[in-house]
Amino acid sequence: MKNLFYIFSALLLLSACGDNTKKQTPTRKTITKQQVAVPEFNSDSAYMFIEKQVAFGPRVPNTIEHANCAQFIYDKLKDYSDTALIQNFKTRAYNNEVLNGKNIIGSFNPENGNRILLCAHWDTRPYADYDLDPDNHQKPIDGANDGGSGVGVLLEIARQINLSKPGIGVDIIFFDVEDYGPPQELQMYGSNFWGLGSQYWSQNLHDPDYVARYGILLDMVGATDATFLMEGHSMLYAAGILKKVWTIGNRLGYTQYFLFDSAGYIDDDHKYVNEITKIPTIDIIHLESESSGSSFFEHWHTLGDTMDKIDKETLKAVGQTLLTVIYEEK
Ligand code: AHN
Ligand code: ZN
Repeated sequence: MKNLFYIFSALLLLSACGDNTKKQTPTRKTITKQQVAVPEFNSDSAYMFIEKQVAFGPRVPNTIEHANCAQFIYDKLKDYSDTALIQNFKTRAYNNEVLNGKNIIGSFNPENGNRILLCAHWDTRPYADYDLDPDNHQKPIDGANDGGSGVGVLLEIARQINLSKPGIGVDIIFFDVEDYGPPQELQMYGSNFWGLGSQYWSQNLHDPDYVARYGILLDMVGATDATFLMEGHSMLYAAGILKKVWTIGNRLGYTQYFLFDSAGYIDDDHKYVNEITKIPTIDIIHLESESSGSSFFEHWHTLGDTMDKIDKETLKAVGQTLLTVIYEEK
């Protein structure tokens, strides 16, 4: 064994002496500086995670379909993360109904103090109140894009993180009861009846010492030719994060998706995370530019928000951009 060591050392010395130009190469430093390669986001896998959710039926709080889908999402997150939990809560809707909510949380590299938060809502809207046919306004939606897509992308990211550990800590939170806001006909109830799960989590952190450097919310990230504009609250609270994510998306070639155009203020889950927890959080949300401002994707809150509207190229653009953000983060 010792002889082998001497032979090896002699060889090393010889090679070092033999090439004067390479003498300065700091071999050890190169090894320690090496970053984990960015994994390939698999959009077929993300698509399947959306199909699975939609197959349960509409995921409306206080229904069996909602409970069954919660179990599915929790089981997947438990498989892929280091620790997973369900934060159960009760909340009151605009109509005084008491809703049983479940925020589903998975943590990766829990020992690492350098963390980022990724989130999406997993419940679906009980009313298709923007459907062209008024007969459908009381019917619940499939929510393939609005609900399903953000969860699908994040479950695939969870699967990738499990396969190859990034240099930072990551927490994934699936917020419940985002979409139980008052129907179009009752808008006078105001906007604070949206995002009830994220409001609950922000006021009752699953870990009282929880901190993250920043957060990224996904909402409606699966439709064909989706455009992600610079949403108002994201720019107000986390402009630097938004610019970093958009720049990476553009560098990867997803220039048609990540547009540097300003949009209005959306009362989405990130608003509450920003205002209550102070974690600077952006919203990657599909918004269309219009002369009068910006609007949601075409099938928003209609019975048309179905699986056939989901496009793997859009899932790939969002998923690969997020994986790059995660694995390039220091
Ligand atoms: C409001 O329209 C007040 N909030 C939209 C947030 C949302 C609903 N995202 C998806 N569904
Ligand atoms: Zn919605």
